[in-house]
Amino acid sequence: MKRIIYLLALPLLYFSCKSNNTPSLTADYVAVAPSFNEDSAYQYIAEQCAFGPRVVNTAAHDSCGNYIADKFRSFGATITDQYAESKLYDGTQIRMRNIIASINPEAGARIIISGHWDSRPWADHDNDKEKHHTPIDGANDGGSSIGVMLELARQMSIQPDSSKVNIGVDFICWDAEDCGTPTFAEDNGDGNTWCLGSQYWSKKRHDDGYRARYGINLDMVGSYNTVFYREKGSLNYAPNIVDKVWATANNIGYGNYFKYDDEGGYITDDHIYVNMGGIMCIDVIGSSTDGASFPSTWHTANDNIKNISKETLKAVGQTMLEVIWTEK
Ligand code: AHN
Ligand code: ZN
Repeated sequence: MKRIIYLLALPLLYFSCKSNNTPSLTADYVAVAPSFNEDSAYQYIAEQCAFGPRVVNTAAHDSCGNYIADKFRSFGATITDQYAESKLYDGTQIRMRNIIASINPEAGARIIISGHWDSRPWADHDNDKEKHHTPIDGANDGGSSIGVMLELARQMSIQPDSSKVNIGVDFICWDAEDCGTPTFAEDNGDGNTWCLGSQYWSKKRHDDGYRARYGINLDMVGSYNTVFYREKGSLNYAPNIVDKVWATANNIGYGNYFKYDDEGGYITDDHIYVNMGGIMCIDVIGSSTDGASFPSTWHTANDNIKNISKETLKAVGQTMLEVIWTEK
């Protein structure tokens, strides 16, 4: 009798574990979104990189901010700028600009899709120590998120009225995410030196009564050899949104990118501050396929346009379009 119970219990145990780690897939899922153009997203990344590193307090940064706002405006978005000041780890005063690009600004039902637009002032993870004080292009780290977001906005703008979506989307471009204390400096332990733009926004929204159903933050969504694990902070704050995004990706054939088999670690990123500001938000952040937490170009001089994969951009962009198009 004991053995029979064992035999019955085993498959049950197996399935209960599995259900934890398997997205709610829909058999014969029929995709509804238009086709995401990865060439176009790639071009927007190249155009950002052409300004030079988008380091806070530099002319290249400011010019690229104007480029991003103008580009979103050309896709019909209404731009709200949030200018603010903050301080780096060493006390340096910085000027920040969070750029909020709203599609369908009148719609009550809204979602946030965000990513940071600044690039890191220091390649402090480069193998070559000489480069540790050199700013990075941030093609992947920063550029890829904005490139994908611009193409999402363009797709929303070019659809015929009959197939346009009615929900509102706020594309939020965070500034000063990536100027956290460099490895060569002493951390003064005075709070979190990363994500300064989203930290500011979490305390003072760009619009007092602002509400959104949820947010999806994109970070490093364009490198080769990248996969996306379900990040722990996202699972804590917004497990159902994680499931929705990963299930959508798997349903449309990107299960090779959106991995459900392992949980990722906890990452302090802009989504954490959106959650602290009272809107649930997840992070879609690239990990390396070799098991390292971040892509191999992370905070190195190799984070440039040559190391951007159109295939990765397509996997993320198409998934995001499908999420937008199925939001009721
Ligand atoms: C930290 O390294 C503390 N957070 C990772 C967030 C990040 C940096 N994303 C891109 N660059
Ligand atoms: Zn970074």
